[in-house]
Amino acid sequence: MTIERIEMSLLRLPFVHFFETSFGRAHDRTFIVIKAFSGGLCGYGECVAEEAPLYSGETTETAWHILKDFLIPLVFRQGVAEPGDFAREAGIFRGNRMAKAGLELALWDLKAKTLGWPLRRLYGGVRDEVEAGVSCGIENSIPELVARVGSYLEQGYRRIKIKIKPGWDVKACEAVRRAYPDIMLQVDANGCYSLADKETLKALDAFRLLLVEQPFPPYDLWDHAQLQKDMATPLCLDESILSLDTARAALEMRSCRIINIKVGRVGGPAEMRKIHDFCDERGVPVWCGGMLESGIGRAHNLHIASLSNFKLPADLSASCRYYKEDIIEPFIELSGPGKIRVPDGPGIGVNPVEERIRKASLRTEVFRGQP
Ligand code: OSB
Ligand code: MG
Repeated sequence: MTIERIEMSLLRLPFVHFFETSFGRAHDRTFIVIKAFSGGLCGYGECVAEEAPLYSGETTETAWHILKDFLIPLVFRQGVAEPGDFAREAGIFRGNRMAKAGLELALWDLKAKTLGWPLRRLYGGVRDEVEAGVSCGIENSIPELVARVGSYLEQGYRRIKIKIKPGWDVKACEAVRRAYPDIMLQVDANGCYSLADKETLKALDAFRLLLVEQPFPPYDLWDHAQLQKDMATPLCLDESILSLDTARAALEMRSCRIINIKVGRVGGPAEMRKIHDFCDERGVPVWCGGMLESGIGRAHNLHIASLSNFKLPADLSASCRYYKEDIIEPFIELSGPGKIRVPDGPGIGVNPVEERIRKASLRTEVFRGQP
């Protein structure tokens, strides 16, 4: 397998409903689609960096720069086409994990398509259906939040995550729990609290939450450990987990009991795999986080979430929860109550629709190796 050509497009898709977190409110999603061509086949990857450096220090523009000026030239210069080789070679560059993951994902899709296998088989996934979940943003009012949770439950979702921030935490949990006493419920702070908020966070123990995700900023592993000591609910880290090393440090320090794995945040499937296996050996469950991906990134996440230690429901919902017109066919849908089937065609197993990609594109660039 030699990579003949790589194409990158910057896309923007409007959300069906705004998505608000402790970072602010978003009405659309800007992201990069990466295509790698070889022998008449095309592998697709999605880079989950966002327009602004809020969740992560990377942005769509830094990722574009790193891909264009460092990672794509590396593929052509070294002739790397195997995703594992690419992951190793790309390791000479620091950080920029979302950029690396976008290209590595395209290579995994391409490799699976070359073999004619669903990506899940290449990863050694053990299930053909994953447990889905919805991440609910902050709404204008608590009744609107409760109504939105209700509509997702009606659609068949069984695990709900709500975004929290100071002033929208205990009240939001109380209202959702009162309306739906038995659902699987968890919360995500995206790092907006500090140890000074310990009493508020401890009050969340009353709501029988599956977990509390990332209460403190990414680098505060020590503070997370101080909070976990005094809280019954398991803490789960998202933004803090950037690699196997940070996962190991977090578990050694007892900063969390559960880990959210996002393939983009950790730099690609190779690193994802190391964290997954390490947690498995330690008896620590992981689950697959989401970044409001288009169907390309979400199909990738379905294959990833088929691995054995993805034990808790994923932040993986149907296409229509995010976008009116997803860029793939068929759309991702619930296959049963709270479940989504892992596509079983070759590679990611869904078909990106070129016409829709073009329509959503802000710009495209094509790269070829030097002949
Ligand atoms: O913290 O999990 C997060 C979306 C963008 C950035 C960060 C997060 C999220 C979500 C959405 O919670 C999860 C999804 O894709 O459904
Ligand atoms: Mg999160």
